[in-house]
Parts: sequence; C-alpha cells; structure tokens
Amino acid sequence: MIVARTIQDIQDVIAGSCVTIGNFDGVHKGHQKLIALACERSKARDLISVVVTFDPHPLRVLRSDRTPPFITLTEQKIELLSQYGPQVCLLLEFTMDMARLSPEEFVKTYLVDGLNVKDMIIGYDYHLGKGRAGNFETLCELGRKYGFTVDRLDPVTIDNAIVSSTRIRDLVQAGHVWAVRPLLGRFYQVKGEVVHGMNRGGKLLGFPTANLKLVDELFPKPGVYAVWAEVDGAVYEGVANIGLNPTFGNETLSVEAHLLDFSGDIYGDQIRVHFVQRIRDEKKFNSLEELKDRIARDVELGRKILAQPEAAIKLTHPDFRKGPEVR
Ligand code: RBF
Ligand code: MG
Repeated sequence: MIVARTIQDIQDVIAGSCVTIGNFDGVHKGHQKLIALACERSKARDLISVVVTFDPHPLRVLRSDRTPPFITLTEQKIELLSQYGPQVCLLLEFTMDMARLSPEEFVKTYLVDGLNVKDMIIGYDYHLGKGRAGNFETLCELGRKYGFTVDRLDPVTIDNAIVSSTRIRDLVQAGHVWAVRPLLGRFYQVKGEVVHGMNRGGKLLGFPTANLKLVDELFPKPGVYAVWAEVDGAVYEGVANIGLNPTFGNETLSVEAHLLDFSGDIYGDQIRVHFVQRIRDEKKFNSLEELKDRIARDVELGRKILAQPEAAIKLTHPDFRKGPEVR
C-alpha cells in the first residue's frame, strides 16, 4: 500500500480508481468489508483501489472540545489499513477549510479531478461535505454527472447489533476485550515505546514489567489482562496491568506488561500488546507478599487463558516496524 498525503504524490499511479472513503477509526469488520469490496471491484474493472481517509480525525477539528478517545490514531490506522490490501491510501489533511467544502466541491476536487474515480463504495451511514450534507443519494447524483458508480454497503452486524467504532470503544472501555475481538477481527491492541517505570517490578516484586508510553488513546478499563506481547517480530505470552498501582499509590495511570519466558532489555523498543481476556480488577494489597502471590496467580491464569485454542493469535500483519510505503 502506498500512503500519499497529496494527489500530486500519486499522479503516476492513478489512471482510474475505485474509492472507499471514511474515517475508519479502528479499521473494524465493517471497514474491512468496504476495503475488501473496493479491492475486488478494482481488480474486476482494472482500477486502482484507494482508501481515502483523514488526518487528523475530522471530529478533532470540528469538535475539538469533546472528541471520543480514538481507537486508532493515524499511524496505527494506516498500519492496519495496509493489512487489508488496498493499493493506495490517500490521507488528506482535514482542516476547517476542507470542512467548508460542499459535497460537490469535495468530490470534484479530490475524487474526480484528483483520483479519476470510476467507482465508489461507502458505508451505510457515510456523509460528506459541509454540514454532512452529502449522503448516498447526493453521491449517486454526482456520480451521474461526473461518470462514476456508487454503492452503499449495509452495516455488518454481530450478535444482532451493528459493528461501529462507538460500540467498540464502549466495549474496550468496559474491559470486554474478549467480546470486542469478533468486531475487530483481531484482538484489541495498543502499541508503544517501552519506557522506564518505577523500577519496582523486577527488583521488588520479582515480576519485571515493560511499561508502555502510549500513543493510542483508548485503553481497556483498569485491571489485569492476559495478553500477547509482540516484541521485535516475536510473540510472547504476558499478563498486563493497567491502573494506578493502588498498593503504591501512583498518580498517573500506567500500562505495563510482564512477559512470560522472556528476559532482555527492551527499553526504547516499540512493542505491541494484544488484549486477550480480562482477569480481574486492580486492587490495593496490604503487603508486597500478597501482591506477589496474586501476580503469581495471574500468571497461572494467564497461561491457561492463552493456551485455549480460541486465544491463539494470528498475526495478519507483516513486520510492523517496516510499515507501509510512505510518499
Ligand atoms: N499493582 C497494584 O497495586 N495492584 C494490583 O492489583 C496489581 N496487579 C498487577 C498484576 C500484574 C499481572 C502486574 C504485572 C502488575 C500488577 N500491579 C498491581 C502493578 C505492580 O504494582 C507494578 O508492576 C509494580 O509496582 C512495578 O511498577
Ligand atoms: Mg516496569
């Protein structure tokens, strides 16, 4: 997948395109279906498959005072999009000026003149242009005028409810990481650099942890989780704790993972933590011994959880350190 921030960056590759457009926060099952169809149809019609998305997320610009925590920030969104096979990702900078464009102005400038769009696929609830005025009917009309076809997909439903970014956010924030997996088609994951923590884990407790400096905004409800941790291309079992370490009374929330059967210095490395199942709430222990005993039990439970066939991890993405080709 080629990632371009401007049309000029991809002039050489765009003869005609099949476009899907949206915010794609979380790159969930609904988004994946749109992309898969765009890829399929672009092949059939000899077009280039293009995912058009925005950076920053439009809500960040339009409603900066009350944005939800995003499931994926731009960097991770691009990594994920690239796994589902589109040839190009056009990442448009979202500004107030862009927000003021009418649906026709946007479509003419970016899709028709820019991408030579011949075919377009949108999600069931997609709107574009000033005041979200452009809906499916608007796009169909513009398609007749400028010569492209438009299709709208029905929502994907799981357990009789629509798969949406909002539903995923709510589940993650409630700690239901196991339940969110079918909606994402993968475990909920966060990525971050390993930074120095309080240096208590190894020496004091005998359970050293990798503390994450988070770039992602959404993380599961505080508590203890069984996780897979991806380090340097390898995957380890782990138990993670999200919280304030009430036993010690920390001021800031930490996200840390104790990796099983691992030893090594990974400060400064990027790691990815995949949340498999919640084990318990974080709690205040009366002594170090009690906390140690409890973590030992968490490790035991973690191993059991991760040994279940349904907990197996399938890494769909290639080595994430390499990333997509950015122009
Ligand atoms: N700290 C707490 O204060 N309460 C807990 O319930 C708690 N559970 C943990 C469970 C696991 C699996 C791990 C790895 C850590 C946990 N911690 C907990 C955090 C612990 O206090 C921390 O790792 C050390 O203080 C080092 O920063
Ligand atoms: Mg630590």
